[in-house]
Amino acid sequence: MATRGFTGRRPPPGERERLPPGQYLTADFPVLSAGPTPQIAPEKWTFTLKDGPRPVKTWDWAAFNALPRSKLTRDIHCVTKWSKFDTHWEGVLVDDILADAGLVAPTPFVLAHSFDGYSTNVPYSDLSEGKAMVATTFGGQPLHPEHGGPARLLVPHLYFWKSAKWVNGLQFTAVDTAGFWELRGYHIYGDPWREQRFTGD
Ligand SMILES: Nc1nc2c(c(=O)[nH]1)N[C@H]1C(S)=C(S)[C@@H](COP(=O)(O)O)O[C@H]1N2
Ligand SMILES: [Mo]
Repeated sequence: MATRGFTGRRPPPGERERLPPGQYLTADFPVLSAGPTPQIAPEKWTFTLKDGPRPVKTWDWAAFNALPRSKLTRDIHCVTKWSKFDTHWEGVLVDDILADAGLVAPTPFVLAHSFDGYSTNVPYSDLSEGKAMVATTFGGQPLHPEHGGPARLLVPHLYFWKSAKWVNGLQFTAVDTAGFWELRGYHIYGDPWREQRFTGD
């Protein structure tokens, strides 16, 4: 009988129900990026909230870090089938970003944009009421560049490709608009509990 390592272990009772179908549990934090890691200096960092083409508000790094901060501890699930339990994040809730801009969601659809040209769509209802944040720390440390630092979107209840790394803005769109991976065969919504991995799942 082979020794079962910690990585890829079968979760014990009590944790099994936290693992969505087809996923395995890992203690690692794999890096998955479509291209090279962009290096973004804090003085070059900006985050812009848009209503369609119209910029509503832009924050620089200092202004963004002055927004109310929140902590989330969540399980995360990658479409490549790893899941990681109890990940610790700190950052600014999407709710608090809209509040600071004085914006009431103008449409039900959001496209997140990133410094590397990446984008991904998420319904606003999946970003609101404490469900999602722009995270600047992971595990109590500044978010590592490979994992999206200085800041990434965190939408933990959807597959992890929805959590745009190096995020530099959220844009409300009139219609649900496919992003980088959604245009390349990934599911438009991406619910791990319904195994919405690919278009048509
Ligand atoms: N900007 C940007 N965000 C991104 C990606 C990317 O290539 N660029 N990859 C996505 C994919 S497919 C996954 S699974 C997760 C991986 O995050 P990690 O590298 O921190 O594990 O980031 C997502 N966010
Ligand atoms: Mo992914």
